[in-house]
Amino acid sequence: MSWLPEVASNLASKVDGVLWFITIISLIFFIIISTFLIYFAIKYRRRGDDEETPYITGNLTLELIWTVIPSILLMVIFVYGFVVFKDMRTPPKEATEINVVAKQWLWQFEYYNGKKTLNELYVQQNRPVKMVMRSDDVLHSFFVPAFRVKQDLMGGRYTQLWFTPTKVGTFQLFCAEYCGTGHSKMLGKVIVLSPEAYDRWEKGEEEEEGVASLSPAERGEQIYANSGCNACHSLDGSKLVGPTFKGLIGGESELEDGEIITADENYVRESILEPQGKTVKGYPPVMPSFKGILSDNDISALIAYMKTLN
Ligand code: HEC
Ligand SMILES: [Cu+2]
Repeated sequence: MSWLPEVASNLASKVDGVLWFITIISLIFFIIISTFLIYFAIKYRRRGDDEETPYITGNLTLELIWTVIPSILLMVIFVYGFVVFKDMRTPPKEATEINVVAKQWLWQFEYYNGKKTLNELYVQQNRPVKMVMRSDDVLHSFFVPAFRVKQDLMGGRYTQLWFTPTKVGTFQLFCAEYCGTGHSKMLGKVIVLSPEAYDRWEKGEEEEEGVASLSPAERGEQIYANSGCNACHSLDGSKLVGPTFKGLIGGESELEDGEIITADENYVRESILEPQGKTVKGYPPVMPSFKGILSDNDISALIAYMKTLN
């Protein structure tokens, strides 16, 4: 049915099955009950001031019917729901693990081979994956509608989730737990690759192809949008959680201790890798470090992009 999100994981049609089952039962009972309600309201309406209603003490048969039938139905709904729930909570042993860290306001993924990505989760078609998830700060929630999976992430405790993507393509990842100013921008993508394309991605070939076709500034723009900088830094001079990138390079920044520095390439690089080293006056020290997440190439591309914003 097209009014539900696309079905793109092994779990999606099972969840939809339970949803439709409950919806259809509810619909049938809604129709039966409303029909009787309207019919009786008309048939047994009071016709005159002196009309007296009969005194009825109960009807055992009727009461048995409307107790036993709903009880059986509720048990069926419970068992059906539980079977699917158990399946969703039990990752298969062969599932590949991916570590997920959520923080205000980005998603960080780490793969079994040490590879890391930001806001883009790469998975292979028809291979089960298990997300081992935690939060670095407040509650977040990992939600991919096309896979019908949603799970909260917490600080100091791991939560998990699994699915097998069944369709090649790009699917929207949302944070589904209000987590502060940048919540609505805490978006990510799940990129499902065919086994061959995944192989190439794992070896890093995909990335290099991409690099060759874009200028550093263009790549920097992509990193700005995909790595979560846009949740905190504007391009138009307005103040968000952090200072704007407009006119940043070559401009002056006043630091927390009152020192005025001229922002050059090294300052920007340091700000990205060790944001708590020199913090800008008037802003909270909330920027996450991108050490180990953004490569030197990525940082150079970001700097090239910032230079176009002056
Ligand atoms: C959670 C919000 C947040 C995110 C995400 C974030 N920053 Fe920041 N950033 C800040 C804040 C707040 C400051 C000011 C305080 C400080 O210097 O740490 C800042 C400061 C900076 C500065 C110094 C700015 C100046 O005016 O001197 C640079 C450069 C910077 N960030 C780059 C980046 C880049 C590049 C990214 C993405 C890869 C990024 N930031 C992601 C919040 C964020
Ligand atoms: Cu969030």
